[in-house]
Amino acid sequence: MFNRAIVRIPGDDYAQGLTSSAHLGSPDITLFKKQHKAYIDALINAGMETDILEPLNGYPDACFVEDTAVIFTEAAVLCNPGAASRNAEKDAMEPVLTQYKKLEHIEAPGTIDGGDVLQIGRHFFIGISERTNRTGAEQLASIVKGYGYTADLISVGEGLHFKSGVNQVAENTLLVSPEFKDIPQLQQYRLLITPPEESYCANCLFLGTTLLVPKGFPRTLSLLEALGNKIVLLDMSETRKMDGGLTCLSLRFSQ
Ligand code: CIR
Repeated sequence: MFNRAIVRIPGDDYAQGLTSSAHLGSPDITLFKKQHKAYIDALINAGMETDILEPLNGYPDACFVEDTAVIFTEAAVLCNPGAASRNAEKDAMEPVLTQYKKLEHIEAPGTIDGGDVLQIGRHFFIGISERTNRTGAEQLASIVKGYGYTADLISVGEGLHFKSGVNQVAENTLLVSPEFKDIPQLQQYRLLITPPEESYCANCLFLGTTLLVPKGFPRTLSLLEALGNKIVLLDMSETRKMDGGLTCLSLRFSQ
């Protein structure tokens, strides 16, 4: 599956980033840096060669590197992130990605956040959301089809990104929050559904033999334990306060 990851250390301005979760309180940057370090350790322990980038001054959301690119075997697609305050994060990622992959680009007026894109085998699900517009989604679908992949465009509805609610957790198995469970294109997979009060836990990160899972969601955890993968629990409290999750904090690919 994946053997490389890219992460970015959070900056001291992290609390100035975008969030719709102000009701959870302002993030504690010292605690977040500790939790972020535990996340990097989990990637490394799972066998991922990990590039650790420095904080990006003036871009408080830049640690959510997933939104800047979509990477697959043959190429990396540099996204055109949909939030104006984050758009230039892609420019800082470009030189990093060129070390590893041929680059493709999403062009304005198309916008894409990588958090809306889920690859499963030779197929891509591309969410249309408040960050990813139809033009951007169609550009990405056309790019991946050029490499022999298939793609479906799916409306995300409420919630930030497609992967806020749908993620792979094992071969042929997806973990979904209840709002996503009836999407027709997902019915070909085995679906595990989080209880409504644990929908945040739908954002798990599957690394082949290891599954990273947010701490504090016991009912979803029992569903996942039954799959038999090694589970690593991580405290995501300070990531969640800024609408992020496990997938958002890294780009993963094989090299
Ligand atoms: C944002 O609103 O853009 C950030 N505060 C959170 C981004 C989370 N990224 C992701 O789900 N891929």
